[in-house]
Amino acid sequence: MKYKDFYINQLSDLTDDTEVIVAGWVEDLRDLGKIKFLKIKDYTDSTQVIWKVEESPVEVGKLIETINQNDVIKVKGTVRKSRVAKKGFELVAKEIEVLSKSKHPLPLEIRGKIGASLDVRLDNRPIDLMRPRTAKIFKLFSEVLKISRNFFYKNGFVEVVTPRIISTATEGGANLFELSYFDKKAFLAQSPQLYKEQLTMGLEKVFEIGTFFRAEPFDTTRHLNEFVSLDIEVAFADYRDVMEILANLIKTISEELNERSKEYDEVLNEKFLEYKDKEIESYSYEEIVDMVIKKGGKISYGEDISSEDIKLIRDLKDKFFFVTDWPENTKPFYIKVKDDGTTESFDLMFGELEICSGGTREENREKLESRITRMRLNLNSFSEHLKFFSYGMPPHAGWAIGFNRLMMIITGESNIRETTLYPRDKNRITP
Ligand code: AMO
Repeated sequence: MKYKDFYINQLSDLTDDTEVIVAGWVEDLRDLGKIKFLKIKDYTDSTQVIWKVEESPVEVGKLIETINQNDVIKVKGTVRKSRVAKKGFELVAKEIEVLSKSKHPLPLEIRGKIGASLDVRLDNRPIDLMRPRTAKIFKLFSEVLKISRNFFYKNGFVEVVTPRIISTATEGGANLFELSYFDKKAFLAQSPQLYKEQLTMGLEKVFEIGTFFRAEPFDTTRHLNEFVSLDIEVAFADYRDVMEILANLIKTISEELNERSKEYDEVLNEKFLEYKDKEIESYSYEEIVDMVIKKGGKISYGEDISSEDIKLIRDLKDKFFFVTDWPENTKPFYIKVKDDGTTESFDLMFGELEICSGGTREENREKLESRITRMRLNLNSFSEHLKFFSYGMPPHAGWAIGFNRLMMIITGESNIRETTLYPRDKNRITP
């Protein structure tokens, strides 16, 4: 049996009287006696279906009376151009079949008239996705993944998939989820850091898009315990080179979304769209600390910069900017330290939100080992990784974008759960 031969967004291109089969969900119903209307939606659009005494079979009219909102139906009918219909055409029903019934009331209002709380929406995410705004955000999520992948392929990157089950910490000891792995202990990967570095030996330019895990006990609007990371690692590059790649990626995403801005209008942040031709500003860690202090902040050199600190600098609101050359103690062991005690590192911020961090890596085994020791990490637990540094490890650099956070900026949403299909946080592991 054929369920559909057209999606609803294809119907407006058809000539009058074309016979079609569409299938989807009932959005709305109206019964005016001799004429009955229903609105049917699929994932592309919605359209009006009409049943008229003089044109449609009687059984169809009777069936329509039993149909409720969100029932899944299949409609066979003819396209009719109409000046009164909102979309310029309607579908005259000849046959209707109910494929699946929906219970009532639904757990949340999906026609966007009454707002439901975020918790109710997340408890019922598949139903929430029937709200046009939510569906648009996740279509945009897919679009941005596609633009990013195309960007990397065009620039000669190799896509890789690294393990999620690991035996040593990639980002230092803290924030690891432990799991029992047969008779051993294992962990969920916090990032693909060590693997992506190793892979520069054979593949030079790699990227990975995948979920990673952090046992961070925070309950904030920007932290998740499982998040999507977009990672790159490039051989024969330093932090300035990979910052340029990052700026180009942001520009490319912005350019392409400007072109599609009609399609995604209500879920696109104007401030992000400006980056199709706006440069990303860059400040050193020291400059930012000075700016924070000037605004009355209580930070001292060597401390991490908090989002509260950044908020004090009003000029940085709603903008991308790099913060470079962080002090050694603020960055992980694999980041290259310069002679002056700063590192070849950067964060990309948008206002007070950190979107990406990266840097040049230490490729010299001795220096790397001495850094690990200085940081009081267990050298032995990194032996499997470190051994490769004795066999031709190239100079390399890379970064990781927190993809759910990038989507917050692109959509202008203020809670990371709005840009994550099934968020995992301290209080939520279902659905
Ligand atoms: P970092 O730990 O800074 O760096 O993570 C990179 C980016 O990932 C995002 N992020 C998160 N997003 C949501 N919830 C979380 N709990 C969370 N933790 C991190 C942030 C952050 O900027 N290996 C390095 C990257 C590199 O040097 O290549 C790393 O993981 O947007």
